[in-house]
Amino acid sequence: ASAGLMLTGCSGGASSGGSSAGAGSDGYKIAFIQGVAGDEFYISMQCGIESAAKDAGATVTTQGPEKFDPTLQKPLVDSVVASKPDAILVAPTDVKAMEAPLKAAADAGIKVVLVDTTVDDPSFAVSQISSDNKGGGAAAFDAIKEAHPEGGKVLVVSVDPGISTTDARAEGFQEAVKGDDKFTDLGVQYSHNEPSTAAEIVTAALQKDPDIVGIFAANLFAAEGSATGVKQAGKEDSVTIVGFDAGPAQVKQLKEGTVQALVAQEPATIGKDGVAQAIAALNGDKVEAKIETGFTIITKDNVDGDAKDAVYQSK
Ligand code: T6T
Repeated sequence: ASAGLMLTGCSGGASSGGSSAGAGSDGYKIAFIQGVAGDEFYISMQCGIESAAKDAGATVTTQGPEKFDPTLQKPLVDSVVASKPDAILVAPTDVKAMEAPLKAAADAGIKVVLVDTTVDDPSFAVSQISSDNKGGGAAAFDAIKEAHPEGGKVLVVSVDPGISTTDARAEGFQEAVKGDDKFTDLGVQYSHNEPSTAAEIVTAALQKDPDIVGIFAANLFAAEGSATGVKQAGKEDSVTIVGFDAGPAQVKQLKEGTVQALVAQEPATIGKDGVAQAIAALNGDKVEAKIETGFTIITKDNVDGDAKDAVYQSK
């Protein structure tokens, strides 16, 4: 089923869009630090970064921690700072723990651009680029509501508290639930970015509340595990899962009917914009302090049509 999706390497599709970097940027060294290695969202972002850097004559190195964990990301940041790149594009894994190490990078004269996630006080960063995460959470509720106009119990499966993106998604979702008295909010549970933990959360929740109608899974791995959990509980027919992100596994689950909608971000555009802002800062040109990128709702109806290019790349 995945043969037509161009899932290997960086293809043109998902990496189109974003503003192009200016001229006169020859030879800049850019370091990209992912939230976690091997995550198709960050792989797609890397594709966007590499293509924009190539156009600008800049070089890119990419690394990510083995887990979405600030204790693993901080040493990476420290070693990247020691290697003295001109700019760092980074997705901080915690709003508090990553603030000081990244401020130290900026204090060392490196232009820091926050891509995807942010920190509590991002004033050291030249620019921040992310999806409308709160809006995406609200859109996820709309998709559940469309499938269950009668209302019912809904649950959020997130990653860890203190991640700016997934916290904002949960907030946007929960605010929307609160605004509709047909729905009952069962709260947020945290999977620590482990699909198996997300699956356990969902099977336990369905045992306790067999009448759950909707689950909002706040990222790729939460969605992967939530789908497994619903499947294990044999509840595919009554539970609607809406997942943030759209990797190949999520698309497969969508096509199989385990997941009903995906909120696809634009990681390649975030990456391209990040490069453009880093280079603008290095050249002393005007920098945009904050850029918000869009998202696409993918369902069975548009996955092979309009939304095809919204699917993430994998390497
Ligand atoms: O959802 C993305 C990213 O936006 C988030 O900050 C962390 O999880 C992902 O990388 C997906 O796994």
